[in-house]
Amino acid sequence: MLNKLGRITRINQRRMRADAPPGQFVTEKFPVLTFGPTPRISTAAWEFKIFGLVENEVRLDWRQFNDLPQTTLDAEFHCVTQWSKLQNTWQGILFTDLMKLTAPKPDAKFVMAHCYGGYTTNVALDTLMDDDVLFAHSHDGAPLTPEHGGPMRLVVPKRYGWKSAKWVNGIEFMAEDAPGFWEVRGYHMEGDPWKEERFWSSLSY
Ligand SMILES: Nc1nc2c(c(=O)[nH]1)N[C@H]1C(S)=C(S)[C@@H](COP(=O)(O)O)O[C@H]1N2
Ligand SMILES: [Mo]
Repeated sequence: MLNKLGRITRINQRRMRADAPPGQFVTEKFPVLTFGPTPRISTAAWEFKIFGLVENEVRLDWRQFNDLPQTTLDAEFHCVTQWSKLQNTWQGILFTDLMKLTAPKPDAKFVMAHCYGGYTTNVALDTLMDDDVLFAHSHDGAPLTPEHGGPMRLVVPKRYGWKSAKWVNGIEFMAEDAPGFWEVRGYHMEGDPWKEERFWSSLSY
C-alpha cells in the first residue's frame, strides 16, 4: 500500500515537471527581463546586508559571502510574461545556509529583497526557508552575466521570476508583508505560478 502510493506520487511529480504551469509556454532560450538599466557591480565593490528584524545585522563582502557552503541546484524558471525555462542549473549559497549567520526575530514573517538599482520584491520567510532558494552567482556552469543579475541574484524557483531579484544586495526582515517594486504596480504578493497568482484579481488578464 505504501509502496503503491509512493510510486503514484513520483509519477505525478514527473508529469508536472514535464509541463509548464498553466498559461506558460516553454522556451529553450533564457530571455532577459529587466525594468530599467542594468547595474554593473564589480565583485570588489559588492556588499550584502542582512537587516531589519534579525538578532544581529550582518554585512558581507564578496569573499565572505562565497566562503559560505556552495550548492548546485536544478530548477525551473517561470516569468509572469508567460515564458518558462524548465532546465536551469544554478550555483551559489542556499538561503538556509546564509541564515546560519543570524536568526530572524520571532515576529519576522516576511522578507524584502533589495537590489542595486533600487528594485525590491517581497517574499514570505516560510517560502525562502525552502531547500531550493539560492543566492546564485552562476547559471549553467558560467558566472552570471550582468544582464541576468551578476554578480549575484536571488532564485526562488517556486515563485514567478519577478521574485528572483537580480543584483540582490540585501534582505530585510519584516513583521508585516509589504509590496515591492512590481507588487505595488499590481503583481501578486505571493506569485505562485502553479496557482497562477499573477496579478491582483481586478487586474487578471
Ligand atoms: N533587480 C531586478 N531584478 C529582477 C528584475 C528587475 O527588473 N530588476 N526583473 C524580474 C523579472 S520580471 C524576471 S522574469 C526575472 C528575469 O530574470 P532574467 O532576466 O535573468 O531572465 O528577473 C527578475 N528580477
Ligand atoms: Mo518576469
